[in-house]
Amino acid sequence: MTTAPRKPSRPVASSRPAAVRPGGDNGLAGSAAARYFAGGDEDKAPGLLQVLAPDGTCDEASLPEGFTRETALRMYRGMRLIRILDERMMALQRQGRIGFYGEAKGQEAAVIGSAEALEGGDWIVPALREAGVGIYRGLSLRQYIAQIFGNANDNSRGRQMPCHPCERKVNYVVMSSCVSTQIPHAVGVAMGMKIQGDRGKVCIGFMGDGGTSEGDFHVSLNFAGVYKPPVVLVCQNNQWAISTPGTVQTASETIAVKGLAYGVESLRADGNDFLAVYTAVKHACDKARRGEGPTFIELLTYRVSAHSSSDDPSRYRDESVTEVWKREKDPLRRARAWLFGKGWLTEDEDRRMGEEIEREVRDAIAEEEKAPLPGIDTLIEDVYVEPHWRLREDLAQFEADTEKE
Ligand SMILES: Cc1ncc(C[n+]2csc(CCOP(=O)(O)OP(=O)(O)O)c2C)c(N)n1
Ligand SMILES: [Mg+2]
Repeated sequence: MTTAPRKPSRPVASSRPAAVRPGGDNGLAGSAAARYFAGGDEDKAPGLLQVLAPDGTCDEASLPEGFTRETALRMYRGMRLIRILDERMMALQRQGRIGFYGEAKGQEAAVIGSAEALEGGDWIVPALREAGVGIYRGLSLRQYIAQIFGNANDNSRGRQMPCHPCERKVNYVVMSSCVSTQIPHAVGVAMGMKIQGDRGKVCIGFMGDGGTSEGDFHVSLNFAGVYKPPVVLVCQNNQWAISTPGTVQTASETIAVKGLAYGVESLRADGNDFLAVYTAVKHACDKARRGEGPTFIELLTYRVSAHSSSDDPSRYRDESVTEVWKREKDPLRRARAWLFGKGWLTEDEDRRMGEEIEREVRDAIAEEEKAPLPGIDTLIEDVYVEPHWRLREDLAQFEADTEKE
C-alpha cells in the first residue's frame, strides 16, 4: 500500500492584513493597542490587550479616538449601576422577596465595555451575565426588575425564571438558559442581517468559558468563519463554570485560540479593563459594520461572586484567590483610580453618583414589588394568535380545580 504524500500544512502566520496598523489612521500610533492589533491572529489570541493597568495608570495613546470624559463617566456609571443593582437584588433574594438571582460582580467592565461599542439597531444575544448590556442600551430598570418578580409588567409575563429579561425595543433577546445556545442564535441573527442586506449593523452574542466546550460553539464558529456574517462573539472567561475551573474546562492555551481554527479573527483582552474591552469590541463592531465579517473575543475576568444565589463557591475553590480579584483587580476600583487621577471625577461626584443610583434602584424595586402578578389568562396566550379551544378548556378546568381547593 502506498501512502499519498502529506500536503504541507498551512503556514501558521495569518496572511490577512491586521485591521489596525500602527501609524495608520486609527490614532493609536505607537501605543500598546496599536502594537497588539498589528500582530497576526496568532499573536493576538494568546496575548492580552490591556490599556488600563491594575493601578489605574493608562497608556493614553491607546485610548480609542475621540474618547471623551462624558463617555468614560457614562461607562463608569453603567458599571456602578450593575454593582449596586446586584447587591440590592441579592439582598432581596436572601430576604425571600425574589426566588433566584445571578450576579455579574467583578465582570462589570466586560459588560459595559462591550455595551458601549454597540449602536441603536444592533442585536444583543446575551448569556448569563449580560443583563447590564441590555440596561445600558435601554432596557429599563423597571422592566429588568419586573422580570425578576415575574409580575404583570414583565415583558415575558412571568414565564421565565428570574434574570431572563428581554426588550424588543433595543433588540435585546431573552437569555436562553441552556449554555451555549446563544451562539448559534447570534450567528443566525447576523446571517439574517447579511442575507437581508441590513448593512452597518452588528449582532453581538455572549457566552461563558464553559460555553466554549459545547458543540453549539464549534458549529457557530464554523458558520461564522465560512459565511462571514456581521457577528461579534464575546466570551466572558470568568474562569469558572459553576464548580468547573478553567483548567478542567479546556486544554487550549487560551479560549481565544479556539476561534483561529475556524478562520475567525480572535482577540484576547483584559476583561477587568473597561478601556481594553471597549477597544477590542469596538474594533470588532467597526469591522463587522464595514462588512468584513466576524470576530471572536475572549475577555479574561473572574467570577468573584457565587455562580448564582443557589451556589456556595467556598465548597470548591480557594477563596483567597477570589479576594485578590475582588480587591486588587476590581474593575470599578481600577476605573475609579484612573478617573480620579485624570481629574475627570472627584470623590464628591463619585459619592453623589452612588446615592443617585441607590435611589433609582430602590424606587424601581418599590414600584415593581407592588405590581400585581400576571392574570391567569396569560397562561394560555401567545402560543397561537387566539388561544386554541383545547387550551381554553384546560384553563377552565384549572380555574375550577383551584376554586375547589
Ligand atoms: C446545556 C446546559 N448544560 C448545563 C447547564 C447547567 N449550567 C448552567 S450555567 C452552567 C455553567 C456555565 O458556565 P459558563 O459558560 O462559564 O458561564 P458563567 O456561569 O461562568 O458565566 C451550567 C453547567 C445548562 N444550563 N445548560
Ligand atoms: Mg464561566
